[in-house]
Amino acid sequence: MNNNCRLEAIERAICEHLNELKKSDIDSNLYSAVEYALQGGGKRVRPMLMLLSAEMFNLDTDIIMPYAIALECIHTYSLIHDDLPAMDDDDIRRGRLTVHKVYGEAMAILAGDKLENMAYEILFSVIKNKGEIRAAGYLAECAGKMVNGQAREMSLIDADCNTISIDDILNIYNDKTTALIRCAIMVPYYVSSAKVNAKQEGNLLKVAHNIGTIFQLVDDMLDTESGVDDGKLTYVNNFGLQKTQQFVALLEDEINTTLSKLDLNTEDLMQYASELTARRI
Ligand code: GRG
Repeated sequence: MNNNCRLEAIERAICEHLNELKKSDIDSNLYSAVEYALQGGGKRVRPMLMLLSAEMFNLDTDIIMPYAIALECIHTYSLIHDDLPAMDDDDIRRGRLTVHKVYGEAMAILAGDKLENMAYEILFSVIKNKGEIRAAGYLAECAGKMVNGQAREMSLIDADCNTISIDDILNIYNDKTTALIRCAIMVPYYVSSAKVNAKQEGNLLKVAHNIGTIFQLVDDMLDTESGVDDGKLTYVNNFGLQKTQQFVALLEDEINTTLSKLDLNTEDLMQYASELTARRI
């Protein structure tokens, strides 16, 4: 399967879930807000990573797709809530009005809540065996970490820049952004746990962690370049562009060293990860 096919499969599955939701007894405004958010032109990075990881473990797309959609639902809810006036207070996301600007703040909160619930409904509808329960539990744990990362960031917002350490920022990234990226790569491992060597877990986790950290660092660099970071607490703002680029290179080196220890065909996953590093949006 190539990336276009993977993306088409993800979009098809999202459409199917939206069709089911529309047929249910859902308030029409709530449905519209959820649809607006889910069909908003996101890159689908997390479901893509999950499909690519699943292929390394020879899992069928049909088996992993519900987890991939559940993860995208969690990601989408986090963006809706992140844009709210009480959080980042953003009017524009992906080049169009944010959910609360179109549907109002209350409906945006509810749309986020609905997406979060949808994620768990999807998971509960598929989990059967031990590995799948572990995978769903891991997804819930990562979604909780994301919320924790946001809270950590908020508590440092008014801190003096000079008192903020690299560890403070990396701890925020580790939870806020990296947790869902890690989740995308680790969930297929847990789903297929009966078939794989458990020793691979630590190495896979390291690769997943580094890909997630690079993803956030690249996001920071793009924000700085386009002038939209308005003095936010980021690695680039605190330590400069050069140090950030050096750190990305170091994380890439670590990925390559760790990959050689994984007895898996990681080629497609790594190709996609390097496209993410080179991305311009
Ligand atoms: C308020 C209970 C409650 C929870 C909210 C807001 C929040 C918790 C977490 C925010 C997490 C967050 C927004 C992290 C930013 C991560 C990031 C780089 C997002 C952008 O991801 P992309 O580029 O987005 O994959 P697209 O648009 O492509 O989907």
